[in-house]
Amino acid sequence: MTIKLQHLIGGESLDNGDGRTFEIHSPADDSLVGIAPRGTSAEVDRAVKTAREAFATWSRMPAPARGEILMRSGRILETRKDEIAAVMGREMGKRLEEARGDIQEAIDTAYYAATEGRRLFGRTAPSELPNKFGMTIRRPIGVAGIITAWNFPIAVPSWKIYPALVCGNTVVWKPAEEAPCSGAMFAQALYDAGLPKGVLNVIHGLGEEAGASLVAHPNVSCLSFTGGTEVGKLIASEGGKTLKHISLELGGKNPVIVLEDADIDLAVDGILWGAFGTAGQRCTATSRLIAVGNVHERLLPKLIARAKELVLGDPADPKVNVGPLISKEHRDRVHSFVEKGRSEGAVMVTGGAIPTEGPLAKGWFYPATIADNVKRGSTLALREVFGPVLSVLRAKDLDEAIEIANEVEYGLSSSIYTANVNAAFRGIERIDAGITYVNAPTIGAEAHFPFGGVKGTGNGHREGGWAPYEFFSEVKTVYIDYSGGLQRAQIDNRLDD
Ligand code: UN1
Repeated sequence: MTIKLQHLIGGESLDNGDGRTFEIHSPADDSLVGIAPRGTSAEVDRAVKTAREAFATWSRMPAPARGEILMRSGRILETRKDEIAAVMGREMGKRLEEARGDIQEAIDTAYYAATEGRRLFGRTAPSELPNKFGMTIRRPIGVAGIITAWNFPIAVPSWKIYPALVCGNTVVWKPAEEAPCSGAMFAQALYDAGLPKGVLNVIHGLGEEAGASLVAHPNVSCLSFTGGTEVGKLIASEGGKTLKHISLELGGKNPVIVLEDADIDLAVDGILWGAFGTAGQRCTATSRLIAVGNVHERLLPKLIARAKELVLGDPADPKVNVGPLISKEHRDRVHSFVEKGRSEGAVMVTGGAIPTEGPLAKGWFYPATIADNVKRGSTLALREVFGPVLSVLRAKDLDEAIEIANEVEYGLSSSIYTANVNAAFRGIERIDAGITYVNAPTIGAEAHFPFGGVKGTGNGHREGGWAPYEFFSEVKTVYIDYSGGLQRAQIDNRLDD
């Protein structure tokens, strides 16, 4: 059955004004999953107008009441988890277990955001003058433009949409064109939970059309984007022209450092899950193994043997470990990185070839690939691949391993496997990344902790946990002078004058 999507504007389902559409195909067998309207600046404009109108009432609803609607949407998602996971798996190739995890991350975020409605803390501080009171309150900003990637069709949008809403903003969301079907089910859960019409509007379409219109729109006050670094830079410069607040969550080239004293079997489990879970299509995916000293002699044979056992195939089959890549174009791009790596001296000790036979030839599959002998400074050492390709580098000691870890343009996730607490803390302190795991893989961030990265991974904001409420609201400072007279700050009531 083909899913027929529509834009969601003001709580109404609408087609495109010009009747244009685009198709969503399963990456596992290229079958047609859905058809969506291909939004243009006209639809974006209408959605922004609607969102602005809805802002007047939504922003004045008490935050705890807004939170209750989010809470209810989390409960609805719980009851629809399997149904949504099946659609997500079909449209973007995530294994069912992982698709359920994606939705669970949104449920966790719903419950956190819902209770944030009862916090949204301001601060008080003593005034420097007598009979005067100082405090801050948080206010919503306006219409939030949200643009998200296909690899987490619900979890990542939830990190943005729930905090934006509980802070009192209204939203125009453009889900990724590769995987908008499960996202539409997420939006529906919010409306079924009682969200007033127009508070969340969904425009389907392509990044360069609907996405670009949202970024440029003068009545969009803030933008939150997850996706590639190049697009992120474009959004920062275009959105900056209208002084939007912009939060960017971009690429990664996440390292795992394994020291000689590490529990090797634990490291193997963590590296496999981090590198090949979600077929490596996470911004947190492990893409570099930095083996310290002689640890590779014990680590690599085990890692290679286990990687060879991973089953590639239909993401709906529970025996499968690695599903397809999102598109033919992306699969070919991943393979071209591998070819480039070979030309630079890397040796593919597992994988490294596009499957050409049987059911795998029908979709965009790529096997778990370990590239050994990757040289510092080479393409596979530095560039984000966003696929199941792990580059192995060697370091003589921890200092050199940290130097290698830090010599990429990104800094999202990282991990260090060691039994030595001193080494672990040196890693925590010195690895340039927004997240460091100790004895755990680079993927698997929890919804209630800040998530984000340094350097080319973003522009300093964090999602998850308590962090996004800062981004989606603005501080107002309030002074209340109850002295009954004029009191001049910095001038009156000084001891030395
Ligand atoms: C992403 O790839 O954009 O930590 C987000 C993780 C997930 C989120 C990944 N919880 O891997």
